[in-house]
Amino acid sequence: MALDRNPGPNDLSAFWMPFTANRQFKKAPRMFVGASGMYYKTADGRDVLDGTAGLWCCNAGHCRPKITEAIQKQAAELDYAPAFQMGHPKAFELASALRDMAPEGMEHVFFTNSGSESVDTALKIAIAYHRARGEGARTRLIGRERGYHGVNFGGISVGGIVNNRKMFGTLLAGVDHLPHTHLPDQNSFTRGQPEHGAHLADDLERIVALHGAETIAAVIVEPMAGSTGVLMPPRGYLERLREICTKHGILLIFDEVITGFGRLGSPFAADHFGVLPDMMTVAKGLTNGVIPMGAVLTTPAIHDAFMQGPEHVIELFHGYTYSGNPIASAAGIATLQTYREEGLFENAAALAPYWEDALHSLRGLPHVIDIRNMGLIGAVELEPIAGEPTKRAFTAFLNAYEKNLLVRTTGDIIAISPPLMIDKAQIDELFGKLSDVLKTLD
Ligand code: PXG
Repeated sequence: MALDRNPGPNDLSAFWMPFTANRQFKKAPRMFVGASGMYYKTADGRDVLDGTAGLWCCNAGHCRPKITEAIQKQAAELDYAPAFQMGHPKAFELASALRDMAPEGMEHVFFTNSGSESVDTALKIAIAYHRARGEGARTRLIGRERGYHGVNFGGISVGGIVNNRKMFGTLLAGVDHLPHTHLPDQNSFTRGQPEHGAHLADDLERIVALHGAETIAAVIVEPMAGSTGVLMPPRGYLERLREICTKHGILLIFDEVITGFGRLGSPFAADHFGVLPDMMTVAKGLTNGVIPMGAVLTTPAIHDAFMQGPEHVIELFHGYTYSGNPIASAAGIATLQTYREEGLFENAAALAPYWEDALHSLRGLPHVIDIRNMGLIGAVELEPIAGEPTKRAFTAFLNAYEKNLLVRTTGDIIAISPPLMIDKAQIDELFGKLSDVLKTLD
């Protein structure tokens, strides 16, 4: 006899939710059942302003017609094609469109299905690249304290967020970390890039002196560190990292999973800061978050190092069943077109000063100890409740949701990153609500 597996509407037990306080959530679920433009619709019929672009991914806003139609059409035309030893046109078309949007030198595209996979792919390519060139001793990977590079083993090894690492054993060997760049004593309430901290990049010279440059494959950083609570790169910091990497033949990887696709008002952070990496990892905004997809972009020097030996032999033993999936590719093409046609990156750049003023008007509200911003990103750091870290910000998140505003929190930091289609009235709405929340916070 077949088991009745219909769980009914109130059975929430089977789904083990990611990065979620499962027991708290299941006692008082927060369910979205629809979305359009800048707003989510909740199960109890409210419109919630999306202050986070989903999880930093719906940069074009929700249920955008061009993207929806592209997905529908592709699903009916070619649902899936083998990713290995076979191709289909849309993956090539998207790779070209991405190359055309990307900064100078990023000419080849390897598709993945998430930011985490992009990171692990880039780290593997870095090590294999050096080996292909006869520098097989270059296997060390350098990340940064407080860095977030997804949740796979490579990513948590180079990452620097303790809760994402400490439960999971010894991680990858041969990894070292730069210091983080958070200097609250000197940089609090900075608008844009902080003045102090470029010297922290010089720590790479210490790491090189410790291990020997000839053992180091790559340095990976988020040009703007998002998940840890929004840390802007100090002025001159990325330039210095680039210089030291170049000097020692170390690849520089920018993890642009959050900063890519207009978040800072430029297509990528590399454009925004005028610093070119050797590889870039992207995901999220590539398909507007609608279909899982990520990518690694590389220079010709990296790509070409693999293109040797007999032509029938696979050059890189790496890839995923869904690399360049047709429906994801169609979503990606339509997403990049939407960004361009609607001038969404330009909108983000144009609104950034208004955003900055609105955000910094929260200064002086109870418990606010720092405010940081860049492009359409904002962070409000709260003084933790003594002995109960994260609780104050989590309460702010819950209260904001009750006031029909979606924000994210990490530690005691509130992070805001709306879809790039936001307008001034919605910015006012967002900070009006957030201000009300902060005023009533214990
Ligand atoms: N790199 C960076 C820089 C990221 O921000 C990843 C890699 C991993 O991507 P995937 O697609 O595997 O999740 C990320 C993801 C938040 C938040 O609120 C940030 C992320 C994911 C979810 C929430 O800060 N970043």
